[in-house]
Amino acid sequence: MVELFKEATKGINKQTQLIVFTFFTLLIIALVVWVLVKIWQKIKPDDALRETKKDVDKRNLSYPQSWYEQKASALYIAMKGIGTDESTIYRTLTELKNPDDFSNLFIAFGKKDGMNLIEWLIDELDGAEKAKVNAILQKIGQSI
Ligand SMILES: [Ca+2]
Repeated sequence: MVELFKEATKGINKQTQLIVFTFFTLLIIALVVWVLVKIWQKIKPDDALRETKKDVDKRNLSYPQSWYEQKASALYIAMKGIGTDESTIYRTLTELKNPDDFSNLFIAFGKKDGMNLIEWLIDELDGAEKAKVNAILQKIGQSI
């Protein structure tokens, strides 16, 4: 690669060669660090998720397991990409009837693109929207 670089920069003076070489080296280092951070975000253990798994009482669940899986996917679709479908978020959260419903939805959501459900909601919603979500969740003693 160094040989290739020398060939490509033949005819340019040594100082410029050094600057260009340093620039590309830093660029490659930055890229490697960025990739490592992304990988770490995907694999790092999520304490909140682990604690919730221990705490949820399945006997209190208001819906079959498939409901939570389906709602978790719907929430992800509502939030990912540009913009946010707030009405789907409000509607889904309104259907939760107790803290175990919320916990089970949180677990079903798991981690998507390195974030759990609460992190996603905090990331996607503005102040007023967060307040609305908290007003809904307050009825079942939860908050984001
Ligand atoms: Ca979004």
